[in-house]
Amino acid sequence: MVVLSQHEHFPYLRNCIGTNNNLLYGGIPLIDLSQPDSKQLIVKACEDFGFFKVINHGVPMDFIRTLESEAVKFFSLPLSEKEKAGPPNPFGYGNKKIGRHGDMGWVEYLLLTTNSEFINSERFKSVFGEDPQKLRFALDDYILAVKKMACEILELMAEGLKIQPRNVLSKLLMDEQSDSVFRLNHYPPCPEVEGGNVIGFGEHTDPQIISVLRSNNTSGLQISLRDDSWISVPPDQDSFFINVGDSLQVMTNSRFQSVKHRVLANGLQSRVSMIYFGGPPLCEKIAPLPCLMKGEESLYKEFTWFEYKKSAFNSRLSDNRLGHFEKI
Ligand code: GA4
Repeated sequence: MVVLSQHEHFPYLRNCIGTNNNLLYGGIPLIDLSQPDSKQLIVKACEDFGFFKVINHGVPMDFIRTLESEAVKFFSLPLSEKEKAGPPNPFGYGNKKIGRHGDMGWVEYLLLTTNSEFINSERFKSVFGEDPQKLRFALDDYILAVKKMACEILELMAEGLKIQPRNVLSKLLMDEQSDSVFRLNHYPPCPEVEGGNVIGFGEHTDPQIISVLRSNNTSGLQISLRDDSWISVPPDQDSFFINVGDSLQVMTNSRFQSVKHRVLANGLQSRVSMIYFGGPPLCEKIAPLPCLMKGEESLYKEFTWFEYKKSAFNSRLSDNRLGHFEKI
C-alpha cells in the first residue's frame, strides 16, 4: 500500500504533479470547476480512477460548517438517545452494523432519504427530539447545493463525452422520483488501531450513479487503483470528492469504472463525513447510453434501478454486485 504524505503549508504547490494535463493532488485527479478544460479532465479522471477531487465547487462553506456542527451534536448524544433514531431499515441511525448481511465497521451513521418528505415527516421529528429544526434546515440547504453541483458535474461529463442532450445524466438526479440517499458517518477514534489497520467502513463500490463526499480534516479514506493497490486520499475539508458509481459504469458500458473504496479507523481523531448518493428513479432502465455505443455490444443485461438496488442491498459490502448483470 502506498501512503501519501499530506503537506500542511503549500498543499497545491507541493502536491500538484501534471500528467497529460491532469493535475494530481496527492495522487488524486484535481478538477477546478471554474476552468474551461474541466469537462475533458472529468472524463479522463473517470476513466483512469473513477474518482476525483473538486475545488471551486460553489457550495457555500456556511452550509457545510452548519451541517457538520449539527452532525457532531447528534453523534455526541448518549447512545440511548441516538438509538431512538434507529435501526436503519432502511433509514435512521446505525452503529457498527452495515447493511443486512453481517458487515461491521468502526463507524456510527445516519442514513436518510434526500426527499424533504422524509426530512419533514413526523418520524424524523420524533427521532430528532425537541428541536429537529436546525438539523433539518441544515440538511435541506446542504443537499440542495450538493445536488446542484453533482448535476453540474454530470453535465460537464456529458459535454466531455460529447453526448447530447447535456442533461442526459443530470436529469436522473433532478427527477422528482430520483432515488437518492444521504449518509452522515462518524468514525470515533479507535484505541485498537496501534496493532494494525482497523476497518471503519469495508471496501465496496457505490451502487448509484455518482457520490459526492465531504469530510472533516481526518484521514482514513482510501481508494483502490486499477492495479488493485490502495492509496490514501489526503483529507481536505474545503473540497469534495466524487465517486463513479456502478450505475454510471453500466451507462458508459464500462468506459468509466466505479471506484472501490474503504475507510480505515484513526487512532486519535474523529472522522465525520457526509455523502450524497445520486441515484435514478426506481423505474429507470440502467443500460449503456446508445449515443456512447458506436456499434459496440452492451456488456450488461438490461435491468431497472429497482432490480439492481434490490440485489445490491442483499449483498455483502465487498461483493462484485455488477457480476450478476454482466452478459457472459
Ligand atoms: C454503499 C453506498 C451507500 O453507503 C449505501 C450502502 C448500503 C447500506 O449501508 O445499507 C449498503 C452498501 C451501500 C452496498 C451493499 C449493501 C447496501 C450496505 C451493504 C452491505 C447506503 C448504498 O446505497 O449501498
